[in-house]
Formats: sequence, C-alpha cells, structure tokens
Amino acid sequence: MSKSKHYTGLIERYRDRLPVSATTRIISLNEGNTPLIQLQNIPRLLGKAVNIYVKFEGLNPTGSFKDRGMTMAVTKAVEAGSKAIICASTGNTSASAAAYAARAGIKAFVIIPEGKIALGKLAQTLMYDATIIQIKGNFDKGMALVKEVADHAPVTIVNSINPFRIDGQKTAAFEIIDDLGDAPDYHCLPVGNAGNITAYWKGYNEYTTSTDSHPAVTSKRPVMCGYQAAGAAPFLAGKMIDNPETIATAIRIGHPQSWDKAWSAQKESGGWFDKFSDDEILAAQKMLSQYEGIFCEPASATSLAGACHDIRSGKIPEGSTIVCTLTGVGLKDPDTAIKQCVDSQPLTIEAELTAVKKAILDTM
Ligand code: AN7
Repeated sequence: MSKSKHYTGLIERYRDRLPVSATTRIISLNEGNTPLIQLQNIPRLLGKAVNIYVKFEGLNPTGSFKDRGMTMAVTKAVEAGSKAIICASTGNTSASAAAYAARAGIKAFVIIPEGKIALGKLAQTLMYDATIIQIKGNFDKGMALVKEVADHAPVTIVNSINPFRIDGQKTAAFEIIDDLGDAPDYHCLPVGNAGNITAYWKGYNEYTTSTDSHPAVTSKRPVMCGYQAAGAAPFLAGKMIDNPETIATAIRIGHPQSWDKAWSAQKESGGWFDKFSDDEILAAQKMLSQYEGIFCEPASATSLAGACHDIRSGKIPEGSTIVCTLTGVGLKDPDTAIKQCVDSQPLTIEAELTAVKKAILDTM
C-alpha cells in the first residue's frame, strides 16, 4: 500500500542541520517550502537580461518569514520547559510568536509600538490570543524592555537575538540552493534588525562547508545586498539612529540587534547596503503586484526596489541570477495598499446590464 507523504515543516526537512534530537517535540505549522517564483515581466520592463526570482516568504503559515525562526525558537523553548515566550515586534514577530505559542499550548507576551503595526498583524495576534502590551514608544524601546524583563520574569525571548531563530531562518537559503541547483549570484533582502540577512548568510555558508556528516553542497555563495528604508537606515548612517520613520512599519527600526553579523555578511560576501524612500518602496510593491501578480507587504518590496535600482545602474550586471526575499504577504497591511490605490478606486454603478456593459467598454 502506498503511503502518502505530507510536508511537515522545515525542521523535519532539514533536521540533520538543525539543533534538535530524535526525542524533541517539534512545534510546527508546516512552515517553509515556500515558492521561488521567476519574474517574467519586470526584467522586460527593466530592459535587462537578468533572472530575478522572488522567494515568497509571505506564504508561510502566518504570512511572513518569521515562522521559520519561530518553529525552532518555540520548539527549543518548550524542550527547555518554558511556559511563556516574549518578544518586541513591529508586527510580524508578534503574529508568529502568538501562533506558535498557541500551537504549543504556552503563553505569548508581545510588546508592540502603539499605533505603528499594520492592521493584519494586529488582527492575527488578537486571534491567536497573545497578551498584547502596547507601549508609547517604538520597537527599539520595546526591545530594550524585553531584554530587561526577561531577567525578572520566567519568559523566553523569541526575538532574533535568540540563536534558534537564526537557525530556523537559515533554511530559506538551503531551499533556494535546493531549488536552483546552486546559489544565486546576488541575494537581496530588506534589513530591519538584520536577523534575516544574518540567517541567510549562515545558511549559504553552511551549504559550502563540508563536515563529518555533510559534504559541501556547492562552493558558491551569493553577494548579499541589504536594503533599508531611507528614514530607518542605520546601516547607511554607520550608527544607530533614534527616531526611525517609514511607511514600511515592519522595518521601522533604528537599533538593529544583529549589527555586527550583518556587517560581516556584507564584507565577506562583497555586498552592500543601500536605502530607498517610501515612495520608491511603494512603487516597487505596486509594480510587483501589477506586473507579476505577486502582492507583498511594503517592507518586503524594499528588496525588489533595491534589486531594480542596482540592475538599472549596472551594479548588478546582465546575465546575473538574483533572488529577492519577499518577507511578508501584502494582506498584512491593507490600509497602505488601499491608500496607495486612490486613483483606481472601484467603479460604483446601477445593478443593471447596460451599466455593466458601459463600464466595461469605457475602460477597454
Ligand atoms: C516583513 O516583526 O522586526 O532584518 O518585529 O516583518 O530580520 O529584522 C520584522 C522585520 C523585513 C526585517 N520584512 O527583517 C518584527 C520585525 C518584514 C519584517 C523585516 C521584518 P530583519
């Protein structure tokens, strides 16, 4: 009798490269295994012969890449006997932490900046029944508080300063190499706390390293390109900044937690950082939706804004294979999407055939 195979999540898939044992209880929502989609129309619009792929991490169970790290962090927290997790968040980490805590049957506390997280993320976190603590301050202030309170209360921090988060997230690089057959030439990412760029760089490096248990999968590593929002760009300033501002609220971060590791990734890979205005980020988000049918949240589009800019300028040469990570799904932030489409609001007409026919013919 044939036994059907079910995808059971990234820990099972990459178990031998992750810090779990045969008896570890895995807390999973079947995260990972996200599609790597080749763009068909945007390279033509750019007029450049490049292969651009997007790694659509918005198709994870809670709609963002955070689930990769959270399955590991919560699995390890539960293994260590923890009954509660805590994070500071610009929204996606809180949604993911809340979901995995629900799955594990433990408590989640999330600290969020009041009024500065996207609607979808708030809705999710409420539904997963986390305890939400809104602060009158930004993410960086919340992160500082989380680090302090963890010394005073029995809670495990599941921000990306938790090394298990990085281990889970590195599996995205494994999937890309497994899908493409090799590493891309360039890998473009939005950068906030810089946990994700750190994780990808770790994953790419592990696939080039041979150990007792693994031969090297490839000898190639990509150039790592980290892109920030202009109003929240500490890597461009060369120092932490205190009042980050951007419409891409996910990356409204001035004190990145993985500062040194992100600089190492940039230097070791021969990569660079750059920054883009909110208008440029939103234009990339709209372009991807309009010309490819792929709807990501604003922060995620920063990777594409950067890639397109560097392809146009020739910094990324023709003939290159480029992967852009789309970190979160567009439905996370319906407000920003609707606001930027003011010029294409729905037509409102009478419910009759002639009116519908006229509406169609007028628009063609
Ligand atoms: C969609 O949820 O920091 O550079 O608290 O949600 O690894 O921080 C979110 C970050 C990019 C930046 N894109 O990743 C949080 C949080 C989206 C994000 C980032 C985030 P890192």
